[in-house]
Amino acid sequence: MVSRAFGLTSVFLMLLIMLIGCAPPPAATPPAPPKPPATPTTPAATPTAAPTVAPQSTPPPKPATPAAQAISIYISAENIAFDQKEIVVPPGARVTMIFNNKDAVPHNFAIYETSAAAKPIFVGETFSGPKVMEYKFTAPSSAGAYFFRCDVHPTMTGRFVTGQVPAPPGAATATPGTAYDY
Ligand SMILES: [Cu+2]
Repeated sequence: MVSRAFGLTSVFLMLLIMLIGCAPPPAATPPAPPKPPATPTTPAATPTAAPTVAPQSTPPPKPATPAAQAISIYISAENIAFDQKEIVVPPGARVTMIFNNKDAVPHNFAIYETSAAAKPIFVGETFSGPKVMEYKFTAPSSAGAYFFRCDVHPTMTGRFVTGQVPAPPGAATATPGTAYDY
């Protein structure tokens, strides 16, 4: 009796195991997950599109910053040389430059991204002196060191820096870049 019942139970268990044995196939689905890795690539493309939209909604705040940064700079050229080797202004500053050409030969003042002078940022008019001319331009909005020169004379060069105006030791003014206000 007992053994018979046990026999039935074992048969039932065997059938159960067989049924379960048929179930494994669904367990084979896990290999599918490899797909997720592809999703990360898609999100990367979305951020690129977002920035394009952002600028359009933020124009108002931008104009306010440069408007507050209007400065005047005085620079002169004499004996085929500038009186300054470095000019520092706040990024994005609206610059009014008073250029005093004390020479009889033509000079100008031009700013480029690098000393290669390949990408001009501002190129002032070339003129012979003695004469004073006023240049107006907007400094690069990103802080950094740029290059300025006289396009006529390769030896007349200097650094045009946009960033926090440094206070050189012994300087009476805290803002040497604007010390030439007159
Ligand atoms: Cu020159």
